[in-house]
Amino acid sequence: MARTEAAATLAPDTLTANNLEAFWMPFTANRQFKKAPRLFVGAEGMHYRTVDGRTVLDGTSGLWCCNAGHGRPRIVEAIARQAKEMDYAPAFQMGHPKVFELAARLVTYMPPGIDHVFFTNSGSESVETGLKIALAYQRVIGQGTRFRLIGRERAYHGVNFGGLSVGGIAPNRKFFGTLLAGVDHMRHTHDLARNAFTRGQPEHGAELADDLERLVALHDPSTIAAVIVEPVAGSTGVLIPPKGYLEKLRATCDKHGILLIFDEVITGFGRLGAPFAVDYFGVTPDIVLTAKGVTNGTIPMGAVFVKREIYDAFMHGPEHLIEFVHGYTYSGNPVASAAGIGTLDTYEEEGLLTRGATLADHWADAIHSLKGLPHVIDIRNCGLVGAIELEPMAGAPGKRGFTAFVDAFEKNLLIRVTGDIIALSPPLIVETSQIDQMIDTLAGVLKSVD
Ligand code: PXG
Repeated sequence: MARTEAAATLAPDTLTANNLEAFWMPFTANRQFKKAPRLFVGAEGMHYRTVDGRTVLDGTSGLWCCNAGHGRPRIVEAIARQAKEMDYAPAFQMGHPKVFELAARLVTYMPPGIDHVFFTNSGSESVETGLKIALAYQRVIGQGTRFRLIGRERAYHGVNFGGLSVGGIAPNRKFFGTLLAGVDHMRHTHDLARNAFTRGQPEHGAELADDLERLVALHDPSTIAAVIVEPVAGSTGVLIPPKGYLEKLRATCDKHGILLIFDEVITGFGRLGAPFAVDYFGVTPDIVLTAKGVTNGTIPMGAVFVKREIYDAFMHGPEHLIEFVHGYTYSGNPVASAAGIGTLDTYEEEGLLTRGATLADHWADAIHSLKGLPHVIDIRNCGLVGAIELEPMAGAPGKRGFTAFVDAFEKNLLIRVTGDIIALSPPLIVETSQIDQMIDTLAGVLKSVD
């Protein structure tokens, strides 16, 4: 048979509900999708093309990852060249030049002192890797009683067990048993009553960082290895840290010998108008987790940056022994590394990692112009990220948000919704006219959604 037959039934113009069945889609309402599929078949610059030939403006950089837009020639060519030259090289006890080149270039984006990088294949793996480095580091420096990890409510750190454990989203956690032992959570920083419709960082809430002192007092500092936070919480609706909050966390960690981990999977690579949140907020953690934008979303890759003291602490013992027993078959995969190099070339040539700063005011004005439209209870912005929070429909939380998402897609705009919060994070190549178009479309959506 059937090979050609199968291929024929899967041709885009013959996609039907039936032949969509086999794929169990991630974080998707499978039955709803398969009844009314939304399929992209092409992408270039700021736009996707749908299976039915429409052009859709990308308001979300794919899933917060295509920071340089789509179909970028330098990245495409680097991937094609590398796939042809050498598809794969073993990642353990062997190497290849491109991964060293990428590492050396990536660390130049970090603050002085953060100068080593471990490669993974996703944000979730970067989280697991960062947590494992933190625990192992405390042990190798003789602080093995520090086994505890502190996360935060409303945090998203991917879907693996460590990330779920430090994460703070009940629906993601509740199905999976006891998760990791020895984890506790700080309070989240979202405070609509005091901060609704703030432009940029909220004024109120630095004192929420004192919650870390509460946990330190409860558990004793000698049991705490690390604190992990997203500098701006992305997935749970773009929660921007109050002024002074991250600085306080840093000070508390320093006081008690606790490592501070920034999960920059979303905030990294120009999203805030600075290369990293580290630069934007001027606060330096001990470990920085990234993924997504490192390859512009093209080939899966993540990168975990650590301070030199952390790397050096492992570099003891007999030289033939492995210093850190961790790694993935595809850590630093050659094609992913080439994609990373092509991505950095693109960011650098076009100044994209700081372009968000030049657009930030226009972006803020545009998004805040939606204030006063039906159901809008808050609007937030930071760099080239924004969120519009809608009042949930009585008795049906998430319905209004989902309806807005489908309506926007039908109006040729891709947005992202979390419950009833709309998130926007366009590629950093966006033009001001495209920002205006996004906001106009969204205004139409908000006026028509029940
Ligand atoms: N940490 C953070 C802060 C993230 O935002 C991950 C870890 C996990 O990355 P991977 O590559 O394992 O998915 C993420 C991922 C959304 C959305 O729309 C956000 C993510 C992924 C998909 C959708 O909010 N963030």
